[in-house]
Amino acid sequence: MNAPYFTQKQPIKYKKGKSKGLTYRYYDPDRMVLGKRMEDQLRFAVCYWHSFCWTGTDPFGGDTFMRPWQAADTMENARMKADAAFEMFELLGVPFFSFHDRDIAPEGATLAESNKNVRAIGEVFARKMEKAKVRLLWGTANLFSNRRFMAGAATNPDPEVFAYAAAQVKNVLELTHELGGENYVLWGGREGYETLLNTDIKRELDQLGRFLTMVVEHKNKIGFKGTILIEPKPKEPTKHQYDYDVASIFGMLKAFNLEDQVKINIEQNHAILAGHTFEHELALAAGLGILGSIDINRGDYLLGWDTDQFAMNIPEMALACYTIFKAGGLGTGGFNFDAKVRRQSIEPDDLLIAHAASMDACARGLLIAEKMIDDGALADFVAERYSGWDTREGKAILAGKRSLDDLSASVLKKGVEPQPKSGKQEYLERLLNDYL
Ligand code: XUL
Ligand code: CO
Repeated sequence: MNAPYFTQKQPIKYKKGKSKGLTYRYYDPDRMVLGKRMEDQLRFAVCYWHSFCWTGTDPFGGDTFMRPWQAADTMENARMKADAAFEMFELLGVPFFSFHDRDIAPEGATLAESNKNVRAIGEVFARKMEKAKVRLLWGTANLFSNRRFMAGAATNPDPEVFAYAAAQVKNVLELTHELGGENYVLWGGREGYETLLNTDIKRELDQLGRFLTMVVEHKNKIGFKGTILIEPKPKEPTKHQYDYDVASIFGMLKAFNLEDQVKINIEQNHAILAGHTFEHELALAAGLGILGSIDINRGDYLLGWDTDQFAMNIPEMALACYTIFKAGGLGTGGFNFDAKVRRQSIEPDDLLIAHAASMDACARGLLIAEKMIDDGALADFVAERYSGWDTREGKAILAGKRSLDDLSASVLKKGVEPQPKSGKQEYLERLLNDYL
């Protein structure tokens, strides 16, 4: 590699307000926000795949980035890629990174060879992590690129493919554990179907349940203390994916008795592909007690696919941060940049600019959320709206102490209509704008 890879030489620093060079204008790692350092609240991670593996292709055009290590998928280039990656982690000063096994090292002719390649780069990481003080937010296995997984991994009709996927997860889960990873992610890239004409949904769901259970069993066996996370996505690459959204995953976890063992990694772009807002998915996961981590990015509202743009929309970040931090934050999770620069942003420095700009947008979102939480006006309104449920009668209904007979008798006895109250949406929207 032509080291250094970026023209930026010094780590990007916080400097309030506009300035000429590349600075953080809002991301101030040491600033205390909601009781913790900003860095410890946001826990940013750079993802390996979009920043260092993606070549800039689209369905009609080929590579645009031409990174030096992308010329061939060799171990030598994998080492060069690791050099560039850690150079960027240090320039950004991010506390974490994340990877798939196939991002970091070439796939070999056999699983043994592939595992060996992954482990060799794992050793490179271990050395670099010590020096760079960068930690691993999560590792994951790529169970979707190779043609063996064209009909899924855990949900494949062929148990030999299921076994192969299991073997691959074992290797990456163990490597994640050895590197001190704080989570392990499962994204079911092809855990779904193209046509029901060739698909047995019941069997596929049972297979998926068994697979997830095996992952949890192995985590406990090796003593991995991190969180197992599932990342929902409704479609793409398959037409329908079983891990569609937070609600479908919660149903699956309940069915497999895993709701206390597994949490959710929510991606903004996946939420909107599912027809939800990001904050809907965050609020539901938080409410169900399974909010684990987020893939921070942005989908295009006019395009029906996963554009994975860098998150820059401050009002959206504010609502997301409000939802996350009023629920107590992300625990072992973090803000993982599952985001790629546009294919015309071909300069290596564009990667730095994109991350820095999005980190600033997230920081602004967090600071606005802090005002919203500290002020408490929104939360007070909601609490008042539901206050009837805090009365003796409201509590008795929820505690199962009232039947349909009881409620019918009491309504008939009272003989009065419940009085509708304003939902005050526009008042609340103005209140929100005041914080922005
Ligand atoms: C795909 C996606 C993945 C997962 C990890 O849409 O988001 O990159 O985050 O496999
Ligand atoms: Co993702």
